[in-house]
Amino acid sequence: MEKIITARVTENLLGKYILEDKNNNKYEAILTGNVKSKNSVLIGDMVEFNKSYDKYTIRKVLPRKNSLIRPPVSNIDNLVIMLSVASPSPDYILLDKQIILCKSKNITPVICVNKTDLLENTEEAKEELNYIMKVYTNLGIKVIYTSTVKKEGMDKLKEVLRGKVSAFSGNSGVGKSSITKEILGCKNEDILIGKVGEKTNKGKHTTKYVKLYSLQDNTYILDTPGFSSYELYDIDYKNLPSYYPEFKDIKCDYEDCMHVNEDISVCRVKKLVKEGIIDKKRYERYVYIYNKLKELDDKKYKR
Ligand SMILES: Nc1nc2c(ncn2[C@@H]2O[C@H](COP(=O)(O)OP(=O)(O)O)[C@@H](O)[C@H]2O)c(=O)[nH]1
Ligand SMILES: [Mg+2]
Ligand SMILES: [Zn+2]
Repeated sequence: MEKIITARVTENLLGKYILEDKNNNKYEAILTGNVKSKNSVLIGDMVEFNKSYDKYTIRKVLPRKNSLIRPPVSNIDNLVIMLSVASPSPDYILLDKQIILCKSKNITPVICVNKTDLLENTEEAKEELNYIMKVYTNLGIKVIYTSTVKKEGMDKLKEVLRGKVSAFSGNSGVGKSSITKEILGCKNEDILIGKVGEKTNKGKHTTKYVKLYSLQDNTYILDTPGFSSYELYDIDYKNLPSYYPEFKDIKCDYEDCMHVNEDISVCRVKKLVKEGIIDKKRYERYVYIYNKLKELDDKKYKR
């Protein structure tokens, strides 16, 4: 029996798994024997493998920090939620949903506000920037400002990525592929920069599948279209308040308060929103997301 090696799964090429160890050595491995179902290995997994009959074979998937279904990945440390100050303007519902996903999966959310070079053009863009800075920094979330045009903010972003596995998410057109290219040093031809509004399913070269790109110092980044318009598929609406840092230490008079249909006389969250201590717009988005999730849940049990 040859010795067991530990590595990370970075890609799946028609059933062949590309693995990378901590010294950036790459291996091509197959799945047989005791790791049975093909779906039991995700991109991002740490696996044990060895050589048998001239083939590298995955023997075991090590315990995961977390895993997602769409896209099917595991062991994500950071979710870099990308927005642009303009063209397109920020989608705050999507931003809040992504923060909820992070909180539920033990992923650190990082907000990357891109296209800061457009700030000079409009007053509206400046307002968006101030809003994000005020509300989301207060939630303890790191906010980074970048421009791939002016090459600004890249060092700050790289600092956050170092030694971690990070995924980029956000609406089409915010600059995910541009940033990824910038970070990888433009080496990867298969990352395509699209035009705002362009349909992603038209071109042959759009990033179709999940892949981890490796950098030095055990740093991995993921560029996948799968994150851009996902729904909160496995969030229970009853747990929603626990994913809001600003609600965490607040005790309402009504014990199981969801801060939605309860009266303001028993709901402290509602009071704090009225007093301007909790951001009103973020609260309104909370109510919107809550109602959507509840609607979905109600449908599940109706015939
Ligand atoms: N003004 C400006 N445009 C940018 C910036 N970053 C990306 N873009 C442009 O925005 C468009 C969408 O970029 P892309 O990287 O394909 O976005 P993705 O859909 O999120 O992957 C392209 O036309 C880019 O050239 C930036 O920092 N400033
Ligand atoms: Mg893209
Ligand atoms: Zn309440």
